[in-house]
Amino acid sequence: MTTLRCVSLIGVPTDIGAGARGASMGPEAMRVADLAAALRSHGVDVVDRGNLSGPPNPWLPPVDGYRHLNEVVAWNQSAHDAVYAELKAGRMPIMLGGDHCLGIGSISAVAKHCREVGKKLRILWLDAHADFNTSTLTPSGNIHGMPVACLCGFGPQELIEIGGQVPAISPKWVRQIGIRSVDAGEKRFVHEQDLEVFDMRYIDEMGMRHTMELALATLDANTHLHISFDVDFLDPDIAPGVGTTVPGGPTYREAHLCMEMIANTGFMASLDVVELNPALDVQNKTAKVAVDLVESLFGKSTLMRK
Ligand code: 6HN
Ligand code: MN
Ligand code: MN
Ligand code: MN
Repeated sequence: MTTLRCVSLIGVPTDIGAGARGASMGPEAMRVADLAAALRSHGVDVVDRGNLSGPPNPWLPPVDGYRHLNEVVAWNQSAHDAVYAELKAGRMPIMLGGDHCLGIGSISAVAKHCREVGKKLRILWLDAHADFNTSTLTPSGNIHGMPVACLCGFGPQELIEIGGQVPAISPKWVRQIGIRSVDAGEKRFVHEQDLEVFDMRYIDEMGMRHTMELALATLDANTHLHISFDVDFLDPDIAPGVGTTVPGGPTYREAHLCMEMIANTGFMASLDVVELNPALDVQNKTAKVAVDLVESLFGKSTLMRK
């Protein structure tokens, strides 16, 4: 097991890239659900770095296909710097979002770190959405629908160059799991760029176990595995507290199996937990399920070792 057992929690309290307000309260909801204590109970050394700060949400309509571009850049620059500093210090960053636009800063920092230390990067994108829109394809202008495209070099210059190299990643490094809502133009672009997508149809037919075996197939001892966990990946029955619920997601057990199989690889080295929206939640239920699943990522629920 090479999973880093020294974790730093980084709260990024913003909803700057989202279409609903409230994900800015996500980091505190996960703290209230006792994420740090839960991880400590599994022997993880946890430091909570507190919250990053950034510009307020001006709640304006899109300009040239982007909402709040300058503010999104500012938040992502901070997220990038914080995540990069933890990796340099040999710690595993867990970014507590905040909306999913923050994956741009987080993953561009991870990619930079991997270039410097000669590691192979693999990214599991657990989400109901492909997040592969561009300014011309987007139906909303919300940048939380664009992080994968930005990381692959398709987006505004000031966002795609945050990690110092454009593109930050190759589409070949990404495996998307749980996808069930993709916009029409976005779908064409996903095919054009040949993203590897395990959508819900695939999971229904083949099962979560087979899906994860394939998604994790090309990892090796030199792999840095980054997990970008959008809470709307989960079925809204178990996770109502997100701005963009889509019915028909993984059940409680399917989601745990997914996390357990990731844990068993021992390669997870950075994590985003994003899109939790306490304003839409019921008694912090979604935060609790997110904490529960993060515990599984650290080996909580299995007695078996692979
Ligand atoms: N997320 N595809 C839609 C859009 O507006 O681009 C929804 C994006 C949701 C993004 O949940 O991270
Ligand atoms: Mn490393
Ligand atoms: Mn997302
Ligand atoms: Mn999503």
